[in-house]
Amino acid sequence: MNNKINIAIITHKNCDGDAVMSTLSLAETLPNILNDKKINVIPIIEKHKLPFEHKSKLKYYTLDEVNDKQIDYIIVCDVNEQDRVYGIDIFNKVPIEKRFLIDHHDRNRQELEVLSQNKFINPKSCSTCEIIASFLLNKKHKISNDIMYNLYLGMASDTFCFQRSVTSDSLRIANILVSDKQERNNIKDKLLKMNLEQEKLYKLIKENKRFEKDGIRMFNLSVPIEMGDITKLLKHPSFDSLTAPIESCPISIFIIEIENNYFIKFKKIDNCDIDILKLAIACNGGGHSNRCAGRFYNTSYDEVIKKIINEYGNITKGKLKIKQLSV
Ligand SMILES: [Mn+2]
Repeated sequence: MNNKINIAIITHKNCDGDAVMSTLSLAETLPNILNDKKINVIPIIEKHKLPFEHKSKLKYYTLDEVNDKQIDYIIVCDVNEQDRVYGIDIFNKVPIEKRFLIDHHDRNRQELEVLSQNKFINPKSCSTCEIIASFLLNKKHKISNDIMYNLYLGMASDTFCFQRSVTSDSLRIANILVSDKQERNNIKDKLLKMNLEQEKLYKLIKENKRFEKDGIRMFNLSVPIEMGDITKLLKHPSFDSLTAPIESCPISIFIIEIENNYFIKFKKIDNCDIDILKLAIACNGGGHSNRCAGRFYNTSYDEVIKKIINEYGNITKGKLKIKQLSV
């Protein structure tokens, strides 16, 4: 006789560090939290590849392996979008009052159908691991060092090691999870290590100093055709740091050349009042006031530079208008 209660935990397709670590950490702590011997937790994860080792020894399953299992409750971690869920069929097989959601994403077009009291959503959290860690710490649940380490990994992986979208709360929680500086540095080194393709791209970036005296840092990357789609590769924060504007050159222009097409990223420092968004729009693009992008198709590098400098001239009326607001 099987009187077990099966709780499945699922997450998104193409899972990342936060997805895997939130799913496994929750699966490891749930039996303790619920304190019920009948509970059997089944973490379900698409085959995944993390850039480094985590510390969970918990067995997890792919969808094929749980086909014949009875699922009584379901918890979705780190995704609130119908299309992106790995295991949406299981989700739909469980009655609405037995569906739960833990996530940190903002709204989207196709939200999952979950009762509002079963939703634990906090878009202010940097990651789902932060939501789980915050809950466990607040409720003073016992968590092993390994689980704390894993939750830290999840937080680090969604924030490029705490360089993006973190609040003071995220940092406070991260400090509790892994307080050892050396260990944090090790994680950072492993997490921020570029892969070979990224290293190759990085080395191909050239700085054009021609406009430095005008306050513009200009960079150029000519992408070898065989590299295919490089969007994901360029997300590594090293590219952003390399091409960042600086005090003496408050605007940066990063031109990415793929065959005869050009994608241009414009950035400026906060106290520069040149309207680079106008520039981006003039270059067939758009974005935010201090980070925006434009594009030109079927043209040449020289043409692109000419167009940008022309537009830049229009916007600044031939003069540089860099106001130093710092007192
Ligand atoms: Mn996440």
